Amino acid sequence: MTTQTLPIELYYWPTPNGWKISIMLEELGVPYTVKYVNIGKGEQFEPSFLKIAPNNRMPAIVDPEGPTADGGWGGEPISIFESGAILQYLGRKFGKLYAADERGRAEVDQWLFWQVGGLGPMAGQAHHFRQYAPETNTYGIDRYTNEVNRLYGVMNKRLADREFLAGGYSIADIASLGWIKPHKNQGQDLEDFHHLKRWYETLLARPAVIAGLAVGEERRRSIVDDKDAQKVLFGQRARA
Ligand SMILES: N[C@@H](CCC(=O)N[C@@H](CS)C(=O)NCC(=O)O)C(=O)O
Repeated sequence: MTTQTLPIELYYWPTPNGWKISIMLEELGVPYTVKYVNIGKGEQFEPSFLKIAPNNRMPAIVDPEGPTADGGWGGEPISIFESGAILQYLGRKFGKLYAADERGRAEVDQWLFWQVGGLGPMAGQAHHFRQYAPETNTYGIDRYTNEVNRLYGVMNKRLADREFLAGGYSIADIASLGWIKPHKNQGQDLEDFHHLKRWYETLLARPAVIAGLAVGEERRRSIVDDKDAQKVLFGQRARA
């Protein structure tokens, strides 16, 4: 297995997308340092962060021991944004939690992209309309609560005859966990999804998951009543 000497820098805030990478790094047991990006205070717009993450979203990483041209490690530093790309990179680098064979990898990728392109954004919109929207918008609430419910159903069915989403425990499971955690804020009841509930409880008991979820927990604040944070986070448009 590749050994990591210098710590990986994790640009992070304790949210469902940030947790994916703190959990992954804890699972891998590699050295890392946390660079907090307080997204409620606008730190995601710092020019130094935008160089790493031009989409002004965390998580991102800088690996000081990047890939070399001959397929090894310990080359020039590399920065990566987008949680799915980071999970795949770490899985490939350390040869863990991401199947090595093409069939297994394709299976993991399907569920990873399902989370990044579906569960995450839809659950995020459900949070928005149910908790943050300044006025009650029944159409928005119903649309996203229903879609998240449908996605939970897909996941529940997938987990009916297997322990994890794609082969053994993998980056696909790690990616989805953080978005199931706030299920109440998405208007979902895990009692309606027994296989999903079993999976969720199994993952929550893993020491690395406990450690990953604890990273920066003391900094986590609800933005429901934080108008300043809402101003930073909502209504963003293209910047000059
Ligand atoms: N597709 C991105 C989504 C990341 C994302 O939405 N991060 C949020 C917090 S959970 C963020 O950094 N928001 C800052 C902002 O909206 O300006 C990923 O998977 O990495």
